[in-house]
Amino acid sequence: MAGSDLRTTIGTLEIAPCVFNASGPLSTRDEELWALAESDAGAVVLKSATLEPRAGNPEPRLWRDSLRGTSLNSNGLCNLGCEGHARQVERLRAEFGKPVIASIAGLSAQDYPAMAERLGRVASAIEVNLSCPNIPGKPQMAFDLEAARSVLKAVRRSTRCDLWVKLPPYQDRAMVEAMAQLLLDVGVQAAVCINSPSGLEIDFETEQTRIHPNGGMGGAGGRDILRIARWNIRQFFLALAGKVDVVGVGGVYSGLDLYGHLLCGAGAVEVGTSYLEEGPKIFGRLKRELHEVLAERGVPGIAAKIGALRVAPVEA
Ligand code: RRO
Repeated sequence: MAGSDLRTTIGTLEIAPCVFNASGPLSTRDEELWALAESDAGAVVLKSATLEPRAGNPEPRLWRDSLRGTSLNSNGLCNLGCEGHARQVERLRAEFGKPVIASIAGLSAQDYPAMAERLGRVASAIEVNLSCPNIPGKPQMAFDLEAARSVLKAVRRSTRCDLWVKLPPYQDRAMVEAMAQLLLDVGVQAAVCINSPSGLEIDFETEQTRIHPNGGMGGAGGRDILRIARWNIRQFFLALAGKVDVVGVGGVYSGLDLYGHLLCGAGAVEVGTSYLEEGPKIFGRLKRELHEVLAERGVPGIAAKIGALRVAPVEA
């Protein structure tokens, strides 16, 4: 069982095992990051940084239901600021052998290249977050192709570090193709699918929203988003045709969920809400369960299974 090969390559990075945390949950404070680095996670991804530190949106801003395996957040980019993140990345890389991915989310277009230049000097890769759903008055850049093109080109010019681009869930094939073409034109290393779909949760006892910011609306995570993530991973895997890697995120609670993202085309998988629930020991569990899934199928490693999903044949 322990023999199957869970190593993967995303851009220029070798990552083992192919599962690690999604940016956001438990990825800001030193204790959280050091626990991730010490866990079985294949890499460490930091919370998205802005140029300056931010306190984020007013509470309550995070709701979760562990029985249903679901969450809704409007954290509002609470983070330690670019310089604080750069120092954490440097220390993590000096202490541990695993890749450390810095995430950036500018409040304006000019912030992105400045942060990429700074963090690109220390990080293993930069995840460019074009899809934060929770900043009042700020549209998601990934839904404005021209704005996204100009930001990604400026970021590409500012650093030689690998670039991963965190995308929102799309619901339309034409939009996927246009974004995939942009990623190919700019020359990034990975598409990360998906950030949280917009959602709303109701407390029926009080007939109030579960969270406060943005009229109670935020980004959904957990089991509900598994199929939306699969659709996006598959679409980007097909549209990028092996020239840019795909990292899958969304709804993974088990080794089989993880395996499903690999079949759809993810070369690696990030976990958010389930990691928030279970803490860093989830990576050991998912690793064990993925070994079991592969052993049951007699598969020696994940490599041959990435994107190997087959379409059901027409019934005779
Ligand atoms: O901080 C947030 O509110 C947040 C971010 Br930056 C993001 O990318 N996705 C999300 O669900 N929440």
